[in-house]
Amino acid sequence: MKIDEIILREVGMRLKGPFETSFGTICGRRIALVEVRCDGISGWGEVTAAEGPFYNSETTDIAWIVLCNFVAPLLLGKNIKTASEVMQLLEPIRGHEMAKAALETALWDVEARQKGLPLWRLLGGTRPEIACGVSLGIRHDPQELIGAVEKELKDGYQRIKIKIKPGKDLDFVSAVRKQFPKTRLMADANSAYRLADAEFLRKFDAFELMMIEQPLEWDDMYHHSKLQTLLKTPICLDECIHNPDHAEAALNMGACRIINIKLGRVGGHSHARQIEELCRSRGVPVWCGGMLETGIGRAHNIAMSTLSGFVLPGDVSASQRYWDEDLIEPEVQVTPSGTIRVPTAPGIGYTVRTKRVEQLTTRLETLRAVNSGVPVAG
Ligand code: OSB
Ligand code: MG
Repeated sequence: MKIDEIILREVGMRLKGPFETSFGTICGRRIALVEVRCDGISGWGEVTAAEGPFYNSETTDIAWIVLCNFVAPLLLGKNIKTASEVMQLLEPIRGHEMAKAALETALWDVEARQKGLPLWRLLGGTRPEIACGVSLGIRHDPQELIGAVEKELKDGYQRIKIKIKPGKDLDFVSAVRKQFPKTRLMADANSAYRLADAEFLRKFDAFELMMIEQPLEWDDMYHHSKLQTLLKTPICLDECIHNPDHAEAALNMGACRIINIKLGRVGGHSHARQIEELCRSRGVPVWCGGMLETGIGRAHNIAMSTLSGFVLPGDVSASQRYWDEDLIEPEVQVTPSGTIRVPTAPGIGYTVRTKRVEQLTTRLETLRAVNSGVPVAG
């Protein structure tokens, strides 16, 4: 695959409703999309960074700069055999996993299209259908949250994740558990607590949660390892895990018993596969996290979720939960039993609605290899 051209587009998209987490409320998104062209074939990826550095340290704007000034120059004009070589080429760039992942995943899409294979098959996936859960933003009061849970269960979702923050935690989880004694429940704190809150966090042990996600500092595994010894509830790490070495360290020090894999956060499909393999070999469950992606990021999440280690329902839900109109065709749909049937078309398996992308584009940058042979348009 000769990497001829990289096209960055920023799209502005309004979420159907506000999404509140412990680090803030998100109403609309500014999302950078990557289209990479190799030998006349386009592949697509999405930067999953948020607008501000409140989930992790990356942002849409910073990723844009890193992609233009550092990632693209390392890749343009290069001839690679497989997308699995990309992370090696990008090794000089430290951090910025979400920026790298956008290009890495786009190149996996190209490779799959070139080979006429659905991406999930190229990745080594084995499940033609994946299990879906939902992530519910923080609500005003427990009653409102119960209403939201009821709706999602009616739609078939197999697991409910409740976002929590100090003051909107125990009562909310307790009320939902009381109303739905059998439902698979979990809570996600997005780093809102400290080890000093351990006594308080132990109270969640009463609710038979599948896990509590990232209760402590976004970049600290040591405190999580201390906390895990005090909790019955398994800790799942999200923010802390940026690469396969982090995953290994977390397992070795007992900082978690479950890992949430997000393609952006770990730098793309190659790293995601390595983490999945490591966890599978240790009997540690993984699941696919979400970052309020458009259908492009969502399609990559679906492909990744077909790997056999993804034994728990992911935050991979229908396009219609977040968007009035998605960027792909067909939109991601969830069956009444809370699953997504994985598409069989080559590449990400969905068609990018380029007209719609164009309409929503607020920023555009085309980067070409010197002597790429691609004619410069108008
Ligand atoms: O921590 O999993 C998270 C959304 C934005 C930032 C962080 C997280 C989330 C979610 C939403 O929980 C998951 C989704 O895309 O449905
Ligand atoms: Mg999380």
